[in-house]
Formats: sequence, C-alpha cells, structure tokens
Amino acid sequence: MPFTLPALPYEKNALEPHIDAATMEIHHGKHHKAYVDNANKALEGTKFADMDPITVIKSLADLPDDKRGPVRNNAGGHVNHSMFWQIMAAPGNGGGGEPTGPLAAAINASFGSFAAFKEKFQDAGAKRFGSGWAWLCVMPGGKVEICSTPNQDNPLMGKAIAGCDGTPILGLDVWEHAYYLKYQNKRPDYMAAWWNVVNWAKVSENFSNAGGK
Ligand code: MN3
Repeated sequence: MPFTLPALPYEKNALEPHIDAATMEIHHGKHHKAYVDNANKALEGTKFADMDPITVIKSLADLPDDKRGPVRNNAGGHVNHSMFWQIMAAPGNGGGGEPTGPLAAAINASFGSFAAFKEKFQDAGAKRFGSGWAWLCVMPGGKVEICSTPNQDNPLMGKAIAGCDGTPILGLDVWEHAYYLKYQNKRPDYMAAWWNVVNWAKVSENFSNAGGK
C-alpha cells in the first residue's frame, strides 16, 4: 500500500501564535505531501512499496542504488513530519509546560534539569547548518540523548547514514520552510517559541514505547 498523508491531529491555526496557520497549511499540505508522493514514486514496483515507512528507512542499505537517495530524502521526510505533527498540540491545551513522570526523570538524569535540556536541544538545532532536525532519542538501555541530523535523515537510519542513532521521541524541524513566513531568518526565536506547543504527554508515550527508563 502506498504511503498516505496523515491528517493533522488539530486545526491548522491551533498552534498559533507560535506556529501560524499559513505555515501549517503549506508545511503539511505541500511539503509533507510532496515527501509522500515522491517516496511512493521512488518505491513503486520494488518490494519496499508494501512496507511501513519506518521499516523502509531502517532498510536503506538494502535498497537499489538508484532508489536509495530519493527514498532517504522522501520516506525520511514522511516519517519525520508524521512524528512532528503528533508531538505538538495547542498551547495550553496539550501543548507546552514540562514533562512529568519517568520522562522528566530521564531528562534530569541525562541533562541535569529541564532548562539545561532545552538549552542543549536548541543549541543542536541552532548549529545545524542549512536544513535538518534536532532530536531527543531513547538509546539502548533506556537513557535519553540529543542529536541532530541533516536534511530528512532520521536516527532510525542508523549512525552510518544519519550520523547518530537511537529511537527519536521528540523532533524539531529546523528547515526554513518550518518557520520562515513568521520568523524569517530568526531560527532561534522559532525554536524558543516552539516549546509552547510541545505535547509532552505524546512524547512521554513515545518514551515508554521506545523502552525509555
Ligand atoms: Mn518540514
């Protein structure tokens, strides 16, 4: 079955004022849709066409040489954005605040405090030259680590391809298409505002599904 564009779990204006409706409209309806369409085009006629997108991005080494690049970018884009919509929610209505429970404890154990974690995470996003993502991942053993990948790479692709590994539970899109309409060149302002829409309940669920402790 070809990949399909998942519906947003909220209205396009739900994340305002931090992420504007026009950005959401283009980001989801045009950019994410293009990743879905181009991934389907690249996978058509291969045995990977019937796999779920996460299995596909974990299997890049097995893809035919002429498919690997397009699938890395577009199936990667599909997986990354599918998670991105889910880990956000309307500010004050599921979005914002701080993690609680085991996830809060894991963040404190790895980074010392929530404030220190946020600073390190934003730093990973700020230092990503050009386009890419900042991630919080659960590592084997259950502890959490921060990393950053270029373009639409995902830690699930493995260290040899993406430059880091682990299971992502939180991802921040730092492509200009994610913020340029509202924030222009001010990526740090976008990243600082984004905390107001992070859905920590969903990230906690991801943490426990990924074996975090
Ligand atoms: Mn994007």
